[in-house]
Amino acid sequence: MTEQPRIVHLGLGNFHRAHQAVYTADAAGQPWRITAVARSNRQLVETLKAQNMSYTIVEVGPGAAEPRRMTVIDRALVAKDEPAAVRAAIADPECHVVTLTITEKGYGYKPGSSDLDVEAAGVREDAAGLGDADRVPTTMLAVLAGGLLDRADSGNPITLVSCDNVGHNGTGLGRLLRQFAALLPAEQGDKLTAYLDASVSTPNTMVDRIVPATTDKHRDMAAEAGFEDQIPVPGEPFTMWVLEDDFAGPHPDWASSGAILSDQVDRYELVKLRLLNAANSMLAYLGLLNGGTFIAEGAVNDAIKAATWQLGEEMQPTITLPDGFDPIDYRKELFVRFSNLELGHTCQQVGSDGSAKLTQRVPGPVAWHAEHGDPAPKALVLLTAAWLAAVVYADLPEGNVPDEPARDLLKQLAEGGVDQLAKAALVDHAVLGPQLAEQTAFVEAVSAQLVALQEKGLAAVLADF
Ligand code: CS2
Repeated sequence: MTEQPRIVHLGLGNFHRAHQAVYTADAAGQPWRITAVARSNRQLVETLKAQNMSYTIVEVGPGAAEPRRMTVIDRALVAKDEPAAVRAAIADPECHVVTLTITEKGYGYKPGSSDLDVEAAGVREDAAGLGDADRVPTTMLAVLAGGLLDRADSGNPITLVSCDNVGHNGTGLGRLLRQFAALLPAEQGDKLTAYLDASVSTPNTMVDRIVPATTDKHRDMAAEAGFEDQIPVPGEPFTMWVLEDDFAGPHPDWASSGAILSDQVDRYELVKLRLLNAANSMLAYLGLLNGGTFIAEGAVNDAIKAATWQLGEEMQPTITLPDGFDPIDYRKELFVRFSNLELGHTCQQVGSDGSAKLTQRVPGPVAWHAEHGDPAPKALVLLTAAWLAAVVYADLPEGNVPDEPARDLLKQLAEGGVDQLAKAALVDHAVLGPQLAEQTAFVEAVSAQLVALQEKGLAAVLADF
């Protein structure tokens, strides 16, 4: 192995710094270093450099450890400013692993499918321009593909570890790269495909740690511990990482720092997406409609908690559980984690990108229930209606408005009337994917629930629930 084995991480944000960075820093054996790549956040990279590449993790809530100084990331790049340097970092023989946290929408999936959306903005242009290392790609997939194309010259193996809340995240990434390769000029496409086949692995993973955005409170907590830090990362004490043992070459001994190597990652993924993330979305949208700001407020509100528990009841039978896994314990512990008010996890943050997130969290369970005789499970209906209500109709304070890539389309569709929106969005425009578009009884129930939310309000809907 090279002298200074290295990971290139794509998607420098709080989650990476509180999750994979910690497992890497704590791994036994030869130390690994991280070159972290932000897509466009110049300020974060400059601040990190100004702080000698160090930052603090501030654990918050019951059982929190003391603030901890981290120095495992020793190089940071901005993809938008230094595209050639990012490619060179991926192609470098010292790099053996690329990890990714680029968010659900960052992969470029066609909504609700496991295929690349070749019509999405920038994809074809990125493919046509991939031969030019100085060109700034629009998509993160092209950032990665450019590095891999250059690396293919050496044939050095590499492991690509997707760490986003996407089902089959590794298998999907491999497929997207191959579909992107098919868009490249023939010689480049053949080279990339041959390299992917021969020397690249893409293990599936499940990642878990609640990591909110940084606020002044966290800066104060770091300062109290003696760390002047503009960019500390808050995180709950809980952390979990499950990976397939499928590495193309050298990798940190993440199992020695607590990661679980398992051949049941697909089961853990569904546990996470359906029990944790979906419940989190429910708390976010009901919380916003209830005038709340923090996830923890909903987690201790009886009516919201009951609806969220019911969602877990509907999710649980749709999952083949990992061996020895106790779902009730897990779900109870989730409420303890969600109730961590000090953590300051906001409904705005969890509620953002709902169209990309719910596509991972809702259609599969709805299809399962339809096959088992219940086309409109009430908590899944409420979750979907609450998302539409929160992003289209709710009059929220500015700081509480979730980002929503589909908002303009949804607002335009809403001009047809509240009773028409669900069908127009979910069936005609398949905003949550083609699988859900086929569930017409479900969509009718969502429509009725959305009308009820608008006419009677959340309190009345929850009272009837
Ligand atoms: C949340 C997740 O924003 C969201 O959609 O559900 O970020 C959640 O906090 C993490 O997945 C926890 O591991």
